[in-house]
Order: sequence, then structure tokens, then C-alpha cells
Amino acid sequence: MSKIKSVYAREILDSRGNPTIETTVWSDNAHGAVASIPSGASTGRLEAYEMRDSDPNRFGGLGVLKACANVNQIISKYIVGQDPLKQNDIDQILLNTDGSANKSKLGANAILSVSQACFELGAACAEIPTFEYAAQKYGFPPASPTHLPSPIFNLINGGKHGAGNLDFQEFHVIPSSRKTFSASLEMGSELYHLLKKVLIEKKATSSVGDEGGYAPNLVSNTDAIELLVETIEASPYKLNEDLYLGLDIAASTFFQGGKYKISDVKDPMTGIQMGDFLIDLNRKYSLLSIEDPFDQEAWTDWENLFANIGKQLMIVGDDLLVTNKARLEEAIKRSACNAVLIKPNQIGTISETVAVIKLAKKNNFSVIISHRSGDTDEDFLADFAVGVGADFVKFGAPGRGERVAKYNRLLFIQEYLESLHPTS
Ligand code: 2PG
Ligand code: MG
Repeated sequence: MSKIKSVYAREILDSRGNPTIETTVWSDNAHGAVASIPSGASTGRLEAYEMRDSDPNRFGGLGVLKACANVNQIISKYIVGQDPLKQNDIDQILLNTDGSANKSKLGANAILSVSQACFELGAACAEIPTFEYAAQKYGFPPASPTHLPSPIFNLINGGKHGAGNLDFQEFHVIPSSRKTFSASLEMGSELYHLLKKVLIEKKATSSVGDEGGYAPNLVSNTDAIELLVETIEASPYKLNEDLYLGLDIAASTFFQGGKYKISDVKDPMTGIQMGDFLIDLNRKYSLLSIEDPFDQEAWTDWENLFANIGKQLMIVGDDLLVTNKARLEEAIKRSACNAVLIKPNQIGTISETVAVIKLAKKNNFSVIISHRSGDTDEDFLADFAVGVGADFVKFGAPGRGERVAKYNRLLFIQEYLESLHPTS
């Protein structure tokens, strides 16, 4: 049996240029692993606690030296000496050491950095790729090169990730799951470049937002959808055959005074009116998915929309579910949605994240593994998504290092699996 020999956390920068935590673990048989943790901008109210220093003299208060100290001075004492293959034990120690309901004592960023680094160390000690380790450890079927998760490309960034003029946060193109991952990535990249040309022709600026998608100067959310349609029409691909459209409304970010104010409609809308607006959009564009269509506490509106169009598309809970088992149980009971966005840093350990995925699968929810808007060049999520047999991955635009690190890792996994299962 190998043992964890050292655990060390340090402060690095994420893709937004803000501090985040990176933890390195070593085993006594000379294996090592590193994990860095992303950070959201449109965070759900019930996400686990992200510990920041709040010291105005460093990084505008966003430093993570306290979280690092929690790893180096507290957590490491309990983790050193543990078997890296015993992930559940490691995560239980982390939960016990913190002891709070939302990981506010040590910080979910500190806790997840250790949980994830230990998981990767376990794979290294088992001498198998991380995706294979995840599948074996948690009893998911082995991955196949033709059934990798389909990418959800975020080509236009609005909301808190964009230029401030689009209310909806993300405008997605989603290649058909009949395509291989490599064909999907090629399609995403081609459309990304074509969209830039369309934006330049229209004199809408083509700077990019936090997730690498364009942050154009447009009047309404429907304009952004129309631009995607126009781009697809100018490409060799057919909408609703080769690929589909999706949206992350991130409605909690513009829900004010019980109403939704968006640039497409003159007056602020009630939940029912917002639902009707989205039903119309779906009628027009045959969307594949709508994420966070309503505020995170507007359960009745979620239930109504799901009853209305839930059989036609994915209704995805992100801020609603915050990768939390109790919230997912509530959503299942209420028939509020049929897909879950999985972000390990919303909950804080790998074991808890896997428990949510298992519950989702048992209830026929689609599973989408997601990055955060502030991310790092970490590619762990690609392996994790393949290992747990996720249906989709949402890693942003097919551009910018922290986004393509994950897509490129999926390309590697596809080729690796193909070499194990040659077709000819
Ligand atoms: C989302 C995410 C990721 P953030 O809302 O789905 O795209 O954004 O990380 O800012 O919460
Ligand atoms: Mg979201």
C-alpha cells in the first residue's frame, strides 16, 4: 500500500487573473499529482463556501492565502499517511475536519484542491489514466471512443461573463451526439471562427468574454441567437441535424423584485411570462437545452416549464441544484428539471460529486460536467467526465488555453481509446 507523504498548497492565478489555490500531493512511492480549483462569477446562493482572504491590500481582497494555510497547517496533518486509493476515507476526513454544513471553516476551495489532488494521485498510484480510475472506482462502464461526452460550446458570452449588454449568460452550439468528439471539436472551432467573421461584417465588436466566446455589442438576446443561426447557415452544417442550440439563461443574475427584465421585452416579466417567452424561443429554434431558466428559488416556475416542454429538451439545473444531493432530490420530487450541471467546486469533494452524478443517472437525468468562468489550465474534468460516463461537457468556447486544455485532453482520450479498440 502506498501512503500520502506530503500535501502542499500555494496561490496561483486563474484565467480571470484572480488568485486561486493549487495543491500538490506526493506519495511515498514517488508519485505526485497537482490540482487547481476554478471559480464562478454567477454563483448559486447555496454553493459551498469559497474562502477568500478579504484583505484589501492584496488582490482586492481575493487572495487565497488563508485557504492555502488551512491546507498546509491543518488538513495536511490528517491526510499525510492516508492511502491515496481510499478516496472515500480521504473525503470523509476532509468533511470531519471542516465540520460545517457548507465547508466554511476550511473553505471548499481548500478542501476540493486536496480531494481532487488525492484522486489524481490515486490514479497515478494505480498506474492507469484518471478517466479509467474514475470508472473503475465508482463502478461506471468503461469508456468507448465513440461514446465520449458531447461538447457544449459557449460561443457568445453575455450576463456576468460578457460586455454587459446581453442578459442571458451563454449561447451554445451543441454538436449532435452521433458525431465523434474530434468531429464535434472541429465543428465547434470552424463555427467559432465563422462567427467572428459574421460579427466583424456586422460591426458588432468581437472581443471575447470570460469563457472565450465573443462578447458582442448586440441589442437583444434574440439577436445573439439569430447570429448563431446565421453563422450555422453560412457553414456546411445543418441546424437541428448536425448540431443544436442551447442557452444558459442564468436567470438568478437578473431576477429583481420578483421579475425578469430582459432587453427583448419592454416590461419586466413575471415567472409565467418568462416561461412563455422561453416556450416561444423553443418553438422557434428547437433548443436542445435551457439552463437556469428561472431564479434558483422559483421552484413553481421550474415545475410549470418542465410540465410544458420538459419532454422536448433538457432543462438544466445549475444554480438551482449546486451539485447538491438534497437539492437534486428536491428537483426529482418536484419534477423541476431533467438535467444536472455538475461543478465539483459547488460541493467541495469528489465523493460527494460522484454521489450526485449517481443519483442523477438513476433518475434518468442528463449529466453535464462543467468548468467555471474563472478556470485554470487543469484538464482533470475531461477525465472525470469520461470516467463517470457524462452525457455532455461544458468547457466554454473552443478557444483560450484554460478551455482548450480540457477539450484537447478529450481528444487525447479518444485517440487513446481508439488505439485500444482498433476498428480495422
Ligand atoms: C455557469 C458557469 C459556467 P460560472 O453558470 O454555468 O459556465 O458560470 O462559473 O460563472 O458560475
Ligand atoms: Mg450556469
